[in-house]
Amino acid sequence: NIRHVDTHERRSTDHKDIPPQQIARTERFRQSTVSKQERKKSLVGPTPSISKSNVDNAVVHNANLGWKPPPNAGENGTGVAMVTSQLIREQLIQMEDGYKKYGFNEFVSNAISLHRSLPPRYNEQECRSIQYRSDLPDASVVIIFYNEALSALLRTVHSVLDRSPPHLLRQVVLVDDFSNLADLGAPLDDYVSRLGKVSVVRATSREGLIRARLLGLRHVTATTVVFLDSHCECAEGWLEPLLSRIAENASHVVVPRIHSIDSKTFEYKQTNLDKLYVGTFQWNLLFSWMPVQPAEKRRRKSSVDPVRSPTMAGGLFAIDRDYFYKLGTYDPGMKIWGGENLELSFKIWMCDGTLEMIPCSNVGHVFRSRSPYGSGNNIATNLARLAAVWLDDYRVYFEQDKFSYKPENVGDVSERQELRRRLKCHSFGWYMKHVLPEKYLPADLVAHGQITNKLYNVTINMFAGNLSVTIINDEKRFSYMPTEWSMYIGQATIFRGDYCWDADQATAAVVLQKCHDNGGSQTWTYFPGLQRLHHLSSGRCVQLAEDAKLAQGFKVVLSLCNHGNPSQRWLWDKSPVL
Ligand code: LR7
Ligand code: MN
Repeated sequence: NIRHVDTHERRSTDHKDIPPQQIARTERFRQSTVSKQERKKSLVGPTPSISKSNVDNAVVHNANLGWKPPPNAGENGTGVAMVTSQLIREQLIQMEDGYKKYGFNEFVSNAISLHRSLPPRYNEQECRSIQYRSDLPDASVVIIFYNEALSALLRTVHSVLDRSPPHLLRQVVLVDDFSNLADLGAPLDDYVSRLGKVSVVRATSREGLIRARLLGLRHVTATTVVFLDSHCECAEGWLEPLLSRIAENASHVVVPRIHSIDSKTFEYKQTNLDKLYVGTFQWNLLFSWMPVQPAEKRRRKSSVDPVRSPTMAGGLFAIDRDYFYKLGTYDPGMKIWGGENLELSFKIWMCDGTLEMIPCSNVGHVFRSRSPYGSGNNIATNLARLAAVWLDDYRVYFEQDKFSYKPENVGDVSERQELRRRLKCHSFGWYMKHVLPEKYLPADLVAHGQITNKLYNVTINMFAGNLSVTIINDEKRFSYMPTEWSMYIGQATIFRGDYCWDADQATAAVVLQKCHDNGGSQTWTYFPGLQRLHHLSSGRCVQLAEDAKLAQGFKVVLSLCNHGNPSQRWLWDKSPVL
């Protein structure tokens, strides 16, 4: 958490090294700091929900409880660690409350400046040397939100205002998807009215993120539209490279490099440049990341070249407004959350556009520790519609997926099918061949699906970046869909997206690591007869840990193989070959 502190201190004292924009930003941050007297006043009087800087409100609020964030909390993208054992009851309650409501540590978000600085890009030099044309198209930024933490939302807004060239930023449209939190009402209106360029559009009923974006789109006046989630931070120079690529051709749809902002500490974790990821999907039609494939690596000439991405995560992208309309925007039959990202991705590629990740454009996103909306039918509906319209014969791979598919969910998709005919789009087979040739088909699977232990009625999930074990169908503990794992012919890994099962030598726990494709400790064998998951390099078997039989603390470990031990029996629920 403190790895950036040194650089930060040098940057803030030695002005020679700091680019002018950055000084301006530092000054702005200072000016927005409330004086000591004002702070005292607000300690006794009622605290307005948003003052010039709600950061200082947060400081006051937290100070009442005896906790003070460190000076320059979060600056330069550093994280703020809170030691739970040192918090008093009220603070713990406040923190828990934040996790429940938002899926991240609101307490920490409140303690960090709305204008905090971020570390320079890894490829700063290369990116700075690019000359963008002077007639770039302008952009409207649309940020949709539903019951978002105010400080996270405002930090998103300020990062856009602070780091976009004013002549390229036409407007920022905030779309309130019928939130019911008081501070997102009039206080927000009042705050943004002082910012200029920023307006709030309000849905009159809960629309879900897909229709909320469409509502925002109707207010867009610029040539291009950039969508952002309500908990992002745009880094220096984020906008120009996106617009530049669209300027070359209106059918170029682009996404930034997305970095993770830690949901506990709000650390902006920049991933190394030699580990570039793009989007792919699983046959259950959920998005996942994959490393840039060798063919694409060979095609690119420099580290700043766009990287073709078969799919996008969905929340952060820039597109020519008219082109988006031409593509038929989103399927308005999709509800609340999910599916729209792949629908748009497939459509772009299949209907003669391109989808690319732009390495010089960098944006952070808070990956939540849990989803506040739960799972349920909405996503099943959305995915069924997606498959019915775009997947052709490949639909069967999705339909075999018993967790996601219910035929009655499709509803009327005739308009979307008509759109596809009108646009004369390629087949899904064309997409598989030309855009994602590396993708295995379920027919190549050795084993696939949920991995369960029937005796203990548990399933192995991927959660918050690691393995966890949950009771099957326990919606409370696990609000996303059950995790599916895959093993393919000629590839002895158990994986999901770009995460492979691995072994932690010290604890003998089974853990998740990024797949490295070098075998070693990521090599596994499945013996269907014995129902055994065998780890090659240790010669041990996957076992449900002792404490997993209690209600809490589920995990899986490696242990001496013992056929009589029911904790070592694992079933894959969809194993076509075996
Ligand atoms: O009913 C809702 N109404 C909304 O306005 C539900 C959500 N929202 C808003 C919400 O406030 C947020 O701004 O919609 C946005 C996305 O919701 P998140 O942040 O809960 O979604 P996510 O980040 O978990 O999910 C990703 O996949 C979604 C699938 O539908 C959307 O496409 C999200 O935009 C997308 N987020 C990203 O792509 C961020 C990048 C990283 C990844 C993965
Ligand atoms: Mn999000």
